[in-house]
Amino acid sequence: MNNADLIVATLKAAGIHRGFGIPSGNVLPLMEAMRRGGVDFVLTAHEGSAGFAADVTGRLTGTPGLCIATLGPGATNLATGVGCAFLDRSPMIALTCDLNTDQIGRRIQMWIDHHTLFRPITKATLRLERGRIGEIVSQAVALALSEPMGPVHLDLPEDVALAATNEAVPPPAPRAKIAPAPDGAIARVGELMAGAKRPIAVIGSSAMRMADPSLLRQVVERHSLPFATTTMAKGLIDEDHPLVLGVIERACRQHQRRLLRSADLIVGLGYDTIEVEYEAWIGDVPLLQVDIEPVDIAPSVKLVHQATGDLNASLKRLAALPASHNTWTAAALAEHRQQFQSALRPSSPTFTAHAAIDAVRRALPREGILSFDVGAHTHQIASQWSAHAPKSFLITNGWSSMGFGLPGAIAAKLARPDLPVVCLIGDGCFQMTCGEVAVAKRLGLTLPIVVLDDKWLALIKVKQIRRQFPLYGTALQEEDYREPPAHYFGVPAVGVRSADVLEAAVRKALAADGPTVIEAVVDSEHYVDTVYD
Ligand SMILES: Cc1ncc(C[n+]2csc(CCOP(=O)(O)OP(=O)(O)O)c2C)c(N)n1
Ligand SMILES: [Mg+2]
Repeated sequence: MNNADLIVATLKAAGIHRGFGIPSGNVLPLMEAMRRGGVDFVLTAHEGSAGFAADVTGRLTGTPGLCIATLGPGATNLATGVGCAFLDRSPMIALTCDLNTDQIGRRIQMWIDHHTLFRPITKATLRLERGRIGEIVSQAVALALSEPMGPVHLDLPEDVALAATNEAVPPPAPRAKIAPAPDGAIARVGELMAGAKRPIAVIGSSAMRMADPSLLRQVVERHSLPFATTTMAKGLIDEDHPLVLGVIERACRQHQRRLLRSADLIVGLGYDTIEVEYEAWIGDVPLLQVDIEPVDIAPSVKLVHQATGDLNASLKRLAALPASHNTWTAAALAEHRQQFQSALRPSSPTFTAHAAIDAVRRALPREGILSFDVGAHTHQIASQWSAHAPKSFLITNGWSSMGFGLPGAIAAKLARPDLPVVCLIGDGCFQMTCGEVAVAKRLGLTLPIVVLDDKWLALIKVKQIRRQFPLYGTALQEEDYREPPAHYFGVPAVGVRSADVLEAAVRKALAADGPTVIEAVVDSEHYVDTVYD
């Protein structure tokens, strides 16, 4: 056994069965150990995609996602995906394969200091050392899985990878546990909720990592709490629930802000301000925060109390408190939902982006997974999509990097082959990551890849309009979209120009043996009204 074999065996013992990346000569010893050791190496088109795919693997499996790159440019490409796991709090092991130990630090082709590169975007960056390999890898896994979860970077010099070892595969290292919030702090949460007449809960992305997300539903039902969510927290409670208010701070956000500001208490449940800071929307409404970390707020925010500690432990106790009641009526909540949803869909004789998104929702079964990308379409999707299950609505909102959607969908389909998965991305994001279409093809994944062809970096165009800048540098192309080619890299492509045809194309693609690119030529003019209203 060499150290590369030991690394692979230690990762495998931690439940890691797959790694995404791009090799070089320095990576080959590790890849050979993966082949021998039964951890799949998935070749991606770009290391950034490998990072996004590992992030999503970590979210869906609860074990760290693994991504691998060579030194220098491989590492810098990988960094974009590693940053995603850092700000979206996903467990990840990011492995760079380096020069031989005696070359590190010298002026040699491709070499830079990986630890300096990864320090600001990881929980730790460690050099793998002979004799301590098992210990370092198992500690890295435990650290990645300790809350708040995140990426740990490991650097592997090639001579270390190849050196023989007689170290044993260590047992998994224990994760650090977050202490429960004190009972008194939880009791005070209960009193404040019971005393409020118009409380609203806002569920955030820390709650995505709860061992038992059904506790969220138990708490809101117990205390009759209408609840909104951040973008990433959608689906933690089925959005068919009668207490649902929808997402905050996305398309038609003023509708949501008006309601939120009419509350007399905002109850943040696992609300991580990495997605959106409270001061952006809360106004004068008092804040009650229940999370794993102390809240980060501007001085303007009226924090009345916070209970900081393990979220499962906090919510379990809140769900067991005597029921509290308030003055919200089911009719008022239903009316708000109806007004919000209709404002998101301005009528138009053309094939709008919002109609395309609804068509995809109709075609994807309730339990299906959506992976989407960053742009104006994110705002529109977040507000109008109904998510019915935890981990079914995949997006980056802490890191908010374009390029997440397609590798995220690939990783989701690999992690959950039993579920239908759809990728829905903007044309700018497609141009950034279209090489990954070939990866989906090579893996034989049934994956509709729906591209919203609106000819613009529409989110930035809307911002130009809002700020009264002339439109400049945001058009992806001037002329109308033509029919797509018959295939990209052997993947069939179809162009669609109406909602019905799109819906049928997605249904057909969900029954196909491999991926399908579906280019929906849409009119996204309504984003000027719906996105950043
Ligand atoms: C890596 C990266 N670069 C730039 C941005 C800024 N940005 C956010 S959305 C966006 C436009 C995306 O265009 P497209 O995929 O066509 O989506 P649309 O806005 O048209 O829906 C840009 C450039 C970003 N979030 N991430
Ligand atoms: Mg676009």
